[in-house]
Amino acid sequence: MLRGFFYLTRFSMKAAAACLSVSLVAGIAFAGEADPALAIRVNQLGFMPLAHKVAVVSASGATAFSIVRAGTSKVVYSGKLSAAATWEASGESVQLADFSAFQRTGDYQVRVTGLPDSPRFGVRTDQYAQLNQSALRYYYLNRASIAVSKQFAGKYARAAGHPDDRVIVHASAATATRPEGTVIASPKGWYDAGDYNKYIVNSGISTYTLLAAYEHFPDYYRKQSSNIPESGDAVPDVLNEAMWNLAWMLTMQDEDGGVYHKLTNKLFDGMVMPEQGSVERYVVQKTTAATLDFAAVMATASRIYRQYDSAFPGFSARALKSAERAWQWAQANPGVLYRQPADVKTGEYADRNVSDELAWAAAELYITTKNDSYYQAMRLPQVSTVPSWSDVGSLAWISLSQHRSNLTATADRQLIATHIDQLASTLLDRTEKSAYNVAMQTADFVWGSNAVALNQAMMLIQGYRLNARREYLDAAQSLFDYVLGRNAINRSFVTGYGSMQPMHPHHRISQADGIVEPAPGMLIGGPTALQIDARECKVPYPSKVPAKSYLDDVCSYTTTEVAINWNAPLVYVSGALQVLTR
Ligand SMILES: [Ca+2]
Ligand SMILES: [Ca+2]
Repeated sequence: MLRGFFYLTRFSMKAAAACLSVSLVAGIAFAGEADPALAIRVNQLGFMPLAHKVAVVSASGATAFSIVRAGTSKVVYSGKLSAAATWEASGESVQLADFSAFQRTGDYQVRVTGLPDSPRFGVRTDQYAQLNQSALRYYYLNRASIAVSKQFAGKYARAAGHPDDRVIVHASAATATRPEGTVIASPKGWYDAGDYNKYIVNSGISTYTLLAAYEHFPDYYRKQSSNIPESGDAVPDVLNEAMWNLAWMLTMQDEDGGVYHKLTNKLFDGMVMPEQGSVERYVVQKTTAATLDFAAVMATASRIYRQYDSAFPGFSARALKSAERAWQWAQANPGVLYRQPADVKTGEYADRNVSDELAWAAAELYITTKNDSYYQAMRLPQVSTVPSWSDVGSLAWISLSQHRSNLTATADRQLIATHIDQLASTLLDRTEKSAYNVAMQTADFVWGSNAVALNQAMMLIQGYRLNARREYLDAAQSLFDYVLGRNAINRSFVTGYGSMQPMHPHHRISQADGIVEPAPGMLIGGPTALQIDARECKVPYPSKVPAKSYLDDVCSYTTTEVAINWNAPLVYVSGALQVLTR
């Protein structure tokens, strides 16, 4: 339960309620109800021509399907539906329409006699490039301490908020050299999620995932221009964007090497624009988790930005030195867990198991320094897991696998490969047994289920990059399709993409800016049966079934919030599929 507890919550403050809800839901038997209008579900954005292409069709007794030109009766492909099977997470009986062999570019719909046609989708060679750019631009639009200008944001331009140039050291973080009330400067960084606070732990996996996207696909990201203020300089935009948060993270390291857990208001800001938010902000308690996440990200950044030293003079060396000082602090303080002070009510990100953070930091320091003592300090669990903010062990395997041809003799290359392949193989096995042809199972419908899907996809892509098993790439595609509409409610979960889009994200800027359409490229949390926010909603959830429990309403923070750690795998996976299925 304890492990599930940390997967369940974006913050642990609502953990008790979360545990209760899940145990209640587990006892419910799900009845399948067919909504004819939602009968054919497909990735509403579409596909690359060479991609695995599958639609999910409500079982109706039909045995065949066709692909038609959008809005016409011109059949361009015909195929057989698979036998009906039930997906436990939604309780539906469905059939699969596999049209992977169809590779012609254009706009299409899936047709099954007796059912409404599927939403429209495109097939194009650059089908995911724009979504990838939008997903990255989410970070620009959520930068703290800077105005977002019309030139780069159009109607989403806004004033600067939260300068964080005078941040107060909270009592929980006080030392002899920085007593309570000391003022430090800690500007920049990204707003974490629907709120305006900045948390090192969640910044860890988010920043790493963007850096990994670049490290794995540098040619793609070097050519990408995402219309941010730094577009057109000598640095890939994804690295400009990551630097906005890295610059903030560096300021969060105390003089002794330890790293503050978060920079926060005492209470959440209201649903206001950033410039109306509180300027009284605090750095709170140094923790082992924050310090190790910081060490891992800085060690990673040190090696990646080495080639951009002329753009960021001295950064690479400073990042490594900061990482090593953080590591040393964590060695001396191995079990300092986060304890929320009584006067602070914002998100906790309180991780009770920091062995995975230690392993990840050790792995990144080893890869960057080639110092064997770091490799020997890694003690990773035997089974690798799908990453989340509190479970970062597999990030170590991702980086070790990426660099396996360039490690010292101490590294066990076979072990590294085995860990990557075992997790991909487990996820593939689930995919092949799934009526929906996705790795997502009932237990995956936690708070932020869409990020679970995309982190699963990211791990499948690591398996594919390691050993070129095409099934791994196809299983990753299926999970990407899932978040873009091939799901139990026939909805895209990315703002601005698909024919049925989220319109009311739990996100202060989206709520307060007076613009109907949320900025494109934000992944919302997605279905979960937690419903701990139901009493705050004027309309009821339509279903208690995990894969259908979703409300496109700002009240539903468990299903419609956005977060930096959720958008990061959207960037990674959309970019990877754009590159790998071309
Ligand atoms: Ca640039
Ligand atoms: Ca952990």
